Amino acid sequence: MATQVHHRACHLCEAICGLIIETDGTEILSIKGDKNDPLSRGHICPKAVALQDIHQDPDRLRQPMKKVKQADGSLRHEPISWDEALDTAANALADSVERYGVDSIGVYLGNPSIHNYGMMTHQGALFKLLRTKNRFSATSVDQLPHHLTSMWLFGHKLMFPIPDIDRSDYFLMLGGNPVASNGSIWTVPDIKQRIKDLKARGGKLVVLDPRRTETAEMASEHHFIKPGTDALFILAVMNVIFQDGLADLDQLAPFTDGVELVAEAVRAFTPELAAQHTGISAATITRIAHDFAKAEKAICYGRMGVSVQRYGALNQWAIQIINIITGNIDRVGGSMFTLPAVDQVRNTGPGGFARHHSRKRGLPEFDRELPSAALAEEITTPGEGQIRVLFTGAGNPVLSTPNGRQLDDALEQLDFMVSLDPYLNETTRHADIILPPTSPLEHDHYDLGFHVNALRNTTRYNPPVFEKPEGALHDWEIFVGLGERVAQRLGLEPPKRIPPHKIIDAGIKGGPYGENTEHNLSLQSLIDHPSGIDLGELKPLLPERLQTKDKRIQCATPEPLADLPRLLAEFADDTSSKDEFRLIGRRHVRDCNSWMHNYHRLVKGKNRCTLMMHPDDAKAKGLEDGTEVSIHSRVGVIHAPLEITDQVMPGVVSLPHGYGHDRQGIQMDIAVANKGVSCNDITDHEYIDELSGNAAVNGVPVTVAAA
Ligand SMILES: Nc1nc2c(c(=O)[nH]1)N[C@H]1C(S)=C(S)[C@@H](COP(=O)(O)OP(=O)(O)OC[C@H]3O[C@@H](n4cnc5c(=O)[nH]c(N)nc54)[C@H](O)[C@@H]3O)O[C@H]1N2
Ligand SMILES: Nc1nc2c(c(=O)[nH]1)N[C@H]1C(S)=C(S)[C@@H](COP(=O)(O)OP(=O)(O)OC[C@H]3O[C@@H](n4cnc5c(=O)[nH]c(N)nc54)[C@H](O)[C@@H]3O)O[C@H]1N2
Ligand code: SF4
Ligand SMILES: [Mo]
Repeated sequence: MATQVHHRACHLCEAICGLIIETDGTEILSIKGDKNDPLSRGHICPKAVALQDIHQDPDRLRQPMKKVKQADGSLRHEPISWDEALDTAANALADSVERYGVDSIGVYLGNPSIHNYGMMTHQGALFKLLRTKNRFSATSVDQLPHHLTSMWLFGHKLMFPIPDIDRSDYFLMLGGNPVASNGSIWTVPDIKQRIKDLKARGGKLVVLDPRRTETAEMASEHHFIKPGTDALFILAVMNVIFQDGLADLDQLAPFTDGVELVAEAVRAFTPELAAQHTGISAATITRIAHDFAKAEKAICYGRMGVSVQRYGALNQWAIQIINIITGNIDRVGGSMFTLPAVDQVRNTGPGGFARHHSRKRGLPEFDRELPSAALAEEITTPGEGQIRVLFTGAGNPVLSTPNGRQLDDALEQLDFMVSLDPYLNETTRHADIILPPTSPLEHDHYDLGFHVNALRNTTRYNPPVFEKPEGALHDWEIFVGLGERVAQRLGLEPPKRIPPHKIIDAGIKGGPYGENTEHNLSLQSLIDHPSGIDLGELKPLLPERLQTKDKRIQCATPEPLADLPRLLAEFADDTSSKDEFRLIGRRHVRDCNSWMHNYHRLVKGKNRCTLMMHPDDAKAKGLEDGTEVSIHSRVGVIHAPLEITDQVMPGVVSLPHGYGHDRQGIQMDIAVANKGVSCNDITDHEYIDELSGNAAVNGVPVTVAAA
């Protein structure tokens, strides 16, 4: 058969690289970067080939599975028909609603649901019928603080300030490792080249991280910072900028309020206080504040390391306040806002916070979702509103949420569980029914989520690479199929069957480059330009783009300001015991959360699931490289081989997440052979950012001993 050439976005991470995939109609022949892609410019990482591995993986489910009791009493998953699977799942959902009410349904959606536009456009087909308060997602083990900050300051949960690195001179980065992660809440393919270009222009990258990461290695300056102390550093930088008269709102001044209140509120946060706890000297903190404020175009950005720790929301808010008081929001070379072709800021609600709370611990909702750290207890705590039936989609919370072992046990107590997922893994092994969607390359693709975060406005649509196999269903069709059945059972209006590409077509036509604009874009324009269409670099958009009611930025946000006493109280005296370590995570360029371990090309090489420890600490404990150690926290203990390295600072140990494939009943042979341990078996569901409810998987206190 003749070679076919397909253009395709890689959907595995936020960099959304453009690919050229050659096939013979049934098999993939090659995967390369698309040099004509206006955003990724030909860049790819080693994970791009995983698209082929996912597609061909014999372990990827191609038929619905049902958990069936075997003759010997054990439970095993067996293939069943789509009709039986959808009927069984829909009946279980409807039964529970009728008997116990809508809140008896729990929902958890994982990270790939944002990389799959059919899931985004059609999850409402089911969840609008099941208006449960018990909704959870990966957001609350991840970017929740970014949403809150954007909602508080700019009026919408998706108004993310995007670092304009290509035109900047000074970049202060806390707790992000884009050289390994390829960027997050910042779609920035080819970050290495962009960092090189920044430095070649005479610009500076300053990285604060408890580990000398791949990004720190490229930085102009790297400072170790003790995990969980960033808020003291960020507020000290802010305080110095205020105290030394360096605040200058510039173009933001006409529509920004409350700056004086913030200046007053942070006076106690001196560089001396921060130096005591962060491990960075007061002189260095003051110098960084001055360098930042004096740079013509500067960026302050923080990611996982500062979001998913005890002060996630305060950190993200303070980072953006620093950008505001130096006039670096909406400035070329600062942090800017996108104007995507399908304008999700206009198309979705602004978000809301703390309008209701979780039953057991009273944790706040955000955007109608509760913190995932509360999922297990909402299953096991009896009473009105207890979760009895759980729906998971594109998520693996047993490996990805704090105290995953507790959740693993809780899932066994459910009346029923249904999972929309292509794998039988640590989470879906508990499901009574697993509904596997088509492979990624069997459906079309549009980046509804990530154009919103991109450092350049571009737009791109990819038709499917392969035909949909006979009888298979896309994620969106499964949502609609369940929705239709549930609606019939409950006597509600059935969802509409509008394919995702029609929704995108309408979104583009009605968007900022659509009909009635000089661009006149539609889905057809994108089909005609398979590498994507360049809509240009980010442009200043404020105050018009602000979604606040009065089109002003109110800096004195009550919630983070009210969080300052918690921070001061924690650091009133140094309570960390001598023996204690702080556990942090680690990403590797060939991993992606929990589900890239079933592909030979990505797992080959030496074991990556090791506990990193500083040589001085190892020596003090008499531990040798490669020895098996036990790592204890308040909630559990795990074992891992020790890797002694001065990459991590003393007092800190680092273990990647997403491993722990040794649970019974999993159908992922290569992953099981590379099982590792799940660091979330010892992260703590009670160790959270109390302000936002976000998990704190970084900075968890642990002790380490020879196993
Ligand atoms: N300790 C610690 N924990 C962490 C983190 C950390 O840094 N440290 N990081 C956190 C972060 S940032 C995140 S985003 C979460 C991720 O947490 P989750 O989203 O819960 O976990 P993933 O590992 O991404 O699991 C993805 C699941 O989606 C399935 N899947 C893949 N593609 C598709 C698809 O197209 N359709 C469907 N229906 N399913 C699909 C996979 O088979 C897998 O089961 O983990 C968080 N947990
Ligand atoms: N290769 C690969 N790429 C990925 C993923 C993956 O699993 N693998 N996951 C994707 C997802 S879902 C996300 S959300 C992004 C995440 O993208 P990033 O946030 O860029 O990635 P991380 O590696 O989690 O970076 C967090 C950094 O914070 C540091 N850190 C930990 N605790 C602290 C602290 O208290 N203070 C400070 N200042 N730093 C701290 C860690 O050492 C680490 O270097 O990556 C995405 N891309
Ligand atoms: S950086 Fe790698 S995983 Fe991320 S989109 Fe590009 S090729 Fe895919
Ligand atoms: Mo994430």
